[in-house]
Amino acid sequence: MCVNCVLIAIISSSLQSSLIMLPSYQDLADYPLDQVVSPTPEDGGLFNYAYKDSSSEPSSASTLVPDSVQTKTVTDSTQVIRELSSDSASDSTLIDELPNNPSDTPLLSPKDSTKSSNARQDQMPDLISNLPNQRSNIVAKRGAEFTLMVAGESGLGKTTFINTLFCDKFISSSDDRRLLQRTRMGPENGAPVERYDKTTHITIHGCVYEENDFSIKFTVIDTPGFGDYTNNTNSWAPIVNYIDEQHRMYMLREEQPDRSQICDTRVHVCLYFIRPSGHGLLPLDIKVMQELSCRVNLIPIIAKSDSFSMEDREKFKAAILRDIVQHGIQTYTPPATTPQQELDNSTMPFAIFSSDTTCTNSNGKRVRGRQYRWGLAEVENENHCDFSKLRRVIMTEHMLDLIDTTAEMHYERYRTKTMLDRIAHAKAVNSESAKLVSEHGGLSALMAIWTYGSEFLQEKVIEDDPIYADKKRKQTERFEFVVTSQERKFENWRNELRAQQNAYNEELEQLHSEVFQLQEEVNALELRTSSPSSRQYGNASLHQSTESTEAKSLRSARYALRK
Ligand SMILES: Nc1nc2c(ncn2[C@@H]2O[C@H](COP(=O)(O)OP(=O)(O)OP(=O)(O)O)[C@@H](O)[C@H]2O)c(=O)[nH]1
Ligand SMILES: [Mg+2]
Repeated sequence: MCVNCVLIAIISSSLQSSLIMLPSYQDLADYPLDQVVSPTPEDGGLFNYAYKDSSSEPSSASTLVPDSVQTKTVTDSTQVIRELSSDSASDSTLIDELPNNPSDTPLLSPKDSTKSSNARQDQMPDLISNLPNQRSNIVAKRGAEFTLMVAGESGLGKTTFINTLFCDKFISSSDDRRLLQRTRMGPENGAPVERYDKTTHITIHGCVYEENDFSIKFTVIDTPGFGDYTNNTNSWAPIVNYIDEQHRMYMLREEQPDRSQICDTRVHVCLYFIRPSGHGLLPLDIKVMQELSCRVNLIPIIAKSDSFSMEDREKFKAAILRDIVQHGIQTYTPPATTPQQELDNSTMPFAIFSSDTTCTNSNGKRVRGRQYRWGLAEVENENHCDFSKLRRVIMTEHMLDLIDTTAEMHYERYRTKTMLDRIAHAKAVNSESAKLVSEHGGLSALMAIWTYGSEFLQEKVIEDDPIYADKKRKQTERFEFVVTSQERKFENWRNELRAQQNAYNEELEQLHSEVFQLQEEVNALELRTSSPSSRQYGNASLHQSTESTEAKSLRSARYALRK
């Protein structure tokens, strides 16, 4: 089955337009944690789980629903799930290598095992060859839930892409009205200006495909574009918060006593739209992609690739790949088992364009495309863009792998970190809980965590919030700056005081030495005035003048000394 068939089937299918409302992110975030319960069959699983309010049971889920949220049930679509599980068909070849009795063959040796393969096949003919069927049955029984998110700067065609991918099935009547308003405005400053409706909040669209025993709940999350402002720090934070919030909610649901109807609202793939600038990734792209790639399967998309020539497009792809490697961004690489899958993988990052409208191509066929003076750019033509390849990867070939990777890698990472944080928190928060955790471990530790760390998750949500983290970082930087500058000021003062003290000490030393010198002089003069030789001279006048000079010197020395 090709995805075209799916989409055509979707268009032609009769919609049972049972609108079931999904909670918005804000609603989920505001909901008290202790009131979150596991969904019941009557709740309808996925879309109603969070609204078991102890104060008021919602009579209908729609009372709590934002306009933007809707689900539609599509019946008679083609065999989505059968296609999804078909990749495991190759498992049947393993039967030849299975030992007859496991104890006979301690280690699997292909050489030995082939000897009696025919005999074994006789005895256990359908052991592994049934695995694909089993898998198919499990998927059929459980159904599947798949969530796709689009993110990126404003105006890159995210909403248009969703409408193209789902043939406008998600556009509600109000959206239709707004779409009609998407008109080319008259010339402004000489140039025609195209106006479009910006996505201003996270919008969740839900769609249930059903066929025979198979059903798949498809959720598409359209996010507001960012990067419009001079300062775009944390403009992407609501997107990252949303992803974390889904992990947190899933973990809470897992911890509820009844998990029979557990629903999965985790984001399984995020398509990140890159501006077709021709110059590689912008710093904002790098930051956002780094944040996203550690939380979700990230697939980079070159948006509006109709603005490139083929040559420029390949150059831009190479530049993007180089930047991705250079900045350690972990993008999703699908496993390739067929030449077609290898070819699709080599095309990444996918360069696509989308369109709200259909045009007639050279074969007279109505196709989605963008009409230019030079010709028609067809969305689904693989020679024009990678739209079909992208759709094949996410919807036909690797949907189950995306779901598994989300559970096994991204959710597991979140869960491990949260559990470790909880234990650390429980240890730190109360000595009694610390004693429980360290002495008993196991169930007691869990009890301690729950008893003493019940508010922990709430706090953690705040702490994990990038906006909060950024504020905290800025405050810490500011604090450090103030402390450092004050310390520098005190150091300067200390140095100045030290210099002054040194100057005073030197002056004091000098004065001491002067005093000492004067004292010496005084002593010498006193000695001279009192010596008998000075009295030998009979000349009275001479004696008088000498005496007066010496007396003067003595007086002045004494005066200086006193001073
Ligand atoms: N040339 C070209 N134009 C496109 C493409 N996709 C969308 N557009 C146009 O780009 C404008 C913005 O499209 P949207 O789909 O609303 O973009 P967005 O990314 O959802 O924008 P925000 O909601 O603001 O983030 C519209 O005028 C579209 O017609 C494309 O692939 N190529
Ligand atoms: Mg949009």
